[in-house]
Amino acid sequence: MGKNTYDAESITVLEGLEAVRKRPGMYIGSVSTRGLNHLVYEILDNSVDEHLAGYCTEIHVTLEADGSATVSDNGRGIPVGMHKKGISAERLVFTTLHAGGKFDNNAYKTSGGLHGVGSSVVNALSTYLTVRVKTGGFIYEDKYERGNPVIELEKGLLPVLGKTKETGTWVNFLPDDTIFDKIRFKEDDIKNRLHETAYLNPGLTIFYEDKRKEEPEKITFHEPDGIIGYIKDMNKTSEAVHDVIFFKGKSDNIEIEVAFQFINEFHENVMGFCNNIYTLEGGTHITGFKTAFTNIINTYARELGILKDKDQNFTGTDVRNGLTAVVSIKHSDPRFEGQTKTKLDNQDASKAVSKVTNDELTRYFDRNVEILKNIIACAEKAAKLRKSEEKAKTNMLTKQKFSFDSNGKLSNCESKDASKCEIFIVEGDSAGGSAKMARNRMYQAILPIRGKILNVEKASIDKVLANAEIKTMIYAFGCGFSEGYGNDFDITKLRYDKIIIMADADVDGAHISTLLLTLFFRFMPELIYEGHVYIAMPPLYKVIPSKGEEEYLYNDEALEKYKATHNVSYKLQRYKGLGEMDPEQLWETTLDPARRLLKRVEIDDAKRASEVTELLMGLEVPPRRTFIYENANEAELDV
Ligand code: TTJ
Repeated sequence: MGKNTYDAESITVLEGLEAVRKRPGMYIGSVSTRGLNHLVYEILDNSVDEHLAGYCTEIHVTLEADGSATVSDNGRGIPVGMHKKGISAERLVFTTLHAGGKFDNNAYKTSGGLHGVGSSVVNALSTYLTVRVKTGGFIYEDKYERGNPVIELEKGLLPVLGKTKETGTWVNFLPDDTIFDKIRFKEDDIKNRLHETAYLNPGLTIFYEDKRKEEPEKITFHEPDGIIGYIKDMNKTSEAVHDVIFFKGKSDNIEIEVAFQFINEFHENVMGFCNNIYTLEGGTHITGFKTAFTNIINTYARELGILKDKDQNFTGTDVRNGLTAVVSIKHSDPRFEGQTKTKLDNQDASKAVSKVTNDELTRYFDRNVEILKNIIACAEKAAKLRKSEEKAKTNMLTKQKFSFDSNGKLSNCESKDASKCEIFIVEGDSAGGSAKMARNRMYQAILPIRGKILNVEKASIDKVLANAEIKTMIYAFGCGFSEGYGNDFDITKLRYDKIIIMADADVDGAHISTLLLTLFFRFMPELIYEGHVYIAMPPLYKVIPSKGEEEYLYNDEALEKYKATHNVSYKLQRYKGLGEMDPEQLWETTLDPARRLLKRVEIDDAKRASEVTELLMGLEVPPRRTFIYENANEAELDV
């Protein structure tokens, strides 16, 4: 029977896994740390499915000292018996792409999410993988190397390690270092994921252990309050308007659970899950919830006389002002769409969530009118702010007939061909002066800005728009701006293909760049999404050798390399700031498209974009700065 490994079926199986090793990104998204951590989640999801099926209460996740990971559970155990064509069912699970669904009839599988492709993919991408299954009184073991079984089965049966009365599955694997960039699991991501899983599965306990540390770290994730606890924890440092409200229901065979709470802050955070998969891009369940919620609040506000006949309805954004919510649904056949396949697409989910939300919230608010009034007060605050912002905007755009350059600081370029034009935003008047002299005045515009520009997060919109340098920038770019309500930004009107931030390579320069990026991100995010924003990288050094060519060096590595490859004496000039360069030097090093180094600012996917919003809106300066710079691409030569 050992020969079975070589029959036709098995060969196609092995070819399947070879495809995974050839194109790992297609199966796990990437071979970066994100893809690496994904291996753990792929295995973990099987145990969570067993929990959802009603048979598993405990899961252990261990990051082992040797760099491997172990996931184990107390479920029924993967079936080890003979499956069709003489292959053990367990072997099919680990060697067949998209196997898994064949053996279980769970209504709600967690797989089918981002890259839900299963344990065979993990197996294919692991140097080794060991499985132990406790079932029917015995412990069985199976082993693989790079996806290939290394044990010959006798009579199709797995070797028995011993006897046990328990049941469960244990999987240990070491990611393949010839596939992944790095094979060190990132513990913070894993802990977050485990915590999230615990919130979504209140009956489950997850034991986490990191044995790679000298003093092993152990955490138990158990959240008996489920998504109620999730909301409580997210809001624990905020001022709550009321206790967490929870409701659940079933409609059209879709199970729905919602927990929410308002806090005294001006932002919303509505998170959706379908079958435990976080739906970053939202989708029908979220739309259903939002639609119902907006209707309910407006209906009550009129009934209570808070909105009069002449008043307009609250907008959706108004009624969600200060809202933290988790909408978690279970669907028997989820479909995901969107850029990152994290947007729920099932139309029936929208109706079902609307219906349950309507029924349950009406019941709740009828009995808790005081809480309802406090929630409506949050919407009123938002509506008031919205109206004053709308007014500020029209005032700015119409009343003050604005000249192109309000304070005469902009030195515009002559060409009107936006695809060729660039604008340099230069820190400081002296660098600004040099830049004006040095530039190619046909295509390069210079806008000097002085000191620190306003921190737009902390300022109200009127104040932001009153700031002379910000106004000049908005008008120079030509696209208008958007904020919160409506979108008046029109990227097709952009006057410059490149917006280049030119600041010193010191802490103050980094601060100015951060403030500018924050401004763009909040009011003109498309500039960043469409790749129009750059950071100029002035050189750090100039070497003047006793013989040979002078050279500018842009970082310390370049200097090291220079020292290693040039065997002559030289003078080293260190630039302290842009202001120290004369116009000619500034042109050679920072302005000349043929020689300069630019770093394009990018936000690489939707997830980061949402994180950046949170970071930008919530935190103090230091983490914000790190974030933006981490996400700026490596410097690339722009020629
Ligand atoms: C399937 O239906 C019959 C009884 O067992 C069910 C099952 O497969 N349960 C199961 C699988 N529990 N745990 C797993 C599992 C756990 C890990 C860590 C890894 C994998 C691939 C599966």
